[in-house]
Amino acid sequence: MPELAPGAFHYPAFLDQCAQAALAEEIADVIAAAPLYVSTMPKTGAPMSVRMTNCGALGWLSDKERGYRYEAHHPTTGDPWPAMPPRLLKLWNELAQYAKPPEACLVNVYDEKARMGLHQDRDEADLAAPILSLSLGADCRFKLGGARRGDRAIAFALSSGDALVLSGPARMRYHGVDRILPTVGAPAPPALAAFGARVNLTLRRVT
Ligand code: MD3
Ligand code: FE
Repeated sequence: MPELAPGAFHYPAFLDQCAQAALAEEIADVIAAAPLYVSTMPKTGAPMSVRMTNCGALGWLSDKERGYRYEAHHPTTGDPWPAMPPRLLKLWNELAQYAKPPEACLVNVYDEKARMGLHQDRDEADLAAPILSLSLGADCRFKLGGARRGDRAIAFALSSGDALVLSGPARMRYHGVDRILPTVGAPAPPALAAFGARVNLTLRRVT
């Protein structure tokens, strides 16, 4: 369990094939109830290349008018987000070791061209809580920077079944997904293959 930086723990292949397939089926059910949508950038309205949805009490989204935020309802259906599968709550208890349960699970779906620019996660009120990230499908080249945008970043691959815990001093580090490596690592689990090559789940405490 390499500690990449203080508070940043990488668990390669934490989920075995069987756990990945079971999780993928539960996420396919989430997508069926809460269809993938495209968030747009604050002010410019430029579309993000990643498609997303959420499960849990709150979900992350963004649009031109109102910017980055958490909402209790899906932006197009208006429905509450689907419940967080118990498997995810169990993984949070195992890995995040935080007294309160996660409130949001953001599902990010990447096709071959999707990427996520360097950013900080700062839309949450509870910055003491860790963030738990789970990856399924193709490898990506991930960048973990420092506390400031210009700080030197380390780059490494996130692969199918990997878990990443960001806590304490790592919580506010800049990070991003440089690119998907569509032919490196595992293909997307069958239940999710129709949606994209890589799926990342980010579990967070928000309030
Ligand atoms: C490092 N998602 O949704 S998860 C995001 O793979 C996001 O979809 C990426 O960044 C993805 O905001 C990366 C890994 C991650 C999440 C939060 C972090 C890494 C982090 C917070 C601080 C430092
Ligand atoms: Fe992030």
